[in-house]
Amino acid sequence: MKRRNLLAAMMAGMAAGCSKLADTQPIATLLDRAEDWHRSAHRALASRQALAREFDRQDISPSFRGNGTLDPATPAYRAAAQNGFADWRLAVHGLVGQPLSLSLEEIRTLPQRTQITRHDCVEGWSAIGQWTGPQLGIILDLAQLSEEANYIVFHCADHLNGAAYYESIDLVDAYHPQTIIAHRLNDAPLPVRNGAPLRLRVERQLGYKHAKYLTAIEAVKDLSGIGQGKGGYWEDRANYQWYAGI
Ligand SMILES: Nc1nc2c(c(=O)[nH]1)N[C@H]1C(S)=C(S)[C@@H](COP(=O)(O)O)O[C@H]1N2
Ligand SMILES: [Mo]
Repeated sequence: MKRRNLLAAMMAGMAAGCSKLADTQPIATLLDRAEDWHRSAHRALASRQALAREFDRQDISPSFRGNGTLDPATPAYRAAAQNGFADWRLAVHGLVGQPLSLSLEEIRTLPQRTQITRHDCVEGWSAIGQWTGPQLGIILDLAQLSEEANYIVFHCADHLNGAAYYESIDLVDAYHPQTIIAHRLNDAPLPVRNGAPLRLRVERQLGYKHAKYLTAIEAVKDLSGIGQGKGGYWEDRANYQWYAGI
């Protein structure tokens, strides 16, 4: 984005001050190339901003299966679940002007989005469900996301084979309209199996990016300090692609 603005400014400067120069062959070629680059960057961005398909109520899977952690076994999660998640907090920290600690009530009070989408797991199954929650972009705006931030990291309450689950996305996905912090599935509070009380829905990405059991959202400049540096639990352990766009 920043490069694009710089390029636009350069091109405007050239057009204003150097219109004679642009008549000469090499500069005209440069401008053509810059324009090509601008056009393809714009097309790539537009395709990433496109919406995932949304379905009708009658398409909803009778039961939305669970995968990975199905019931976090840590004492802290167990206690929270026993308590109906009444004291659950979602922290928003890192490169933000205003760190937050949101209660479930506060999350339910934000403007909500409901969407019926298909979840695709790399292991070869899909399920259609209806998800409700605030857009991540609204929460990042509330926290005054810094200009320095390039990625959003999701920290989870569960441990899978002894290590905490985590994931990350870039700002195009973070501000995608269908990227929400879901607290409801099919008109009911999220079941434990599917990530209670909060999970990410990032509908243009494969299943493993949809972090469940969210405890914190962290804005970072790069992913080198997160886990083993590849941006996610499975990326670090099984060579899953960080970019899992669908
Ligand atoms: N915290 C956490 N998030 C997770 C996982 C997990 O094990 N722990 N598994 C991932 C995988 S591989 C998939 S396919 C989906 C499964 O979501 P579901 O259990 O609601 O079907 O959650 C993803 N998010
Ligand atoms: Mo998955």
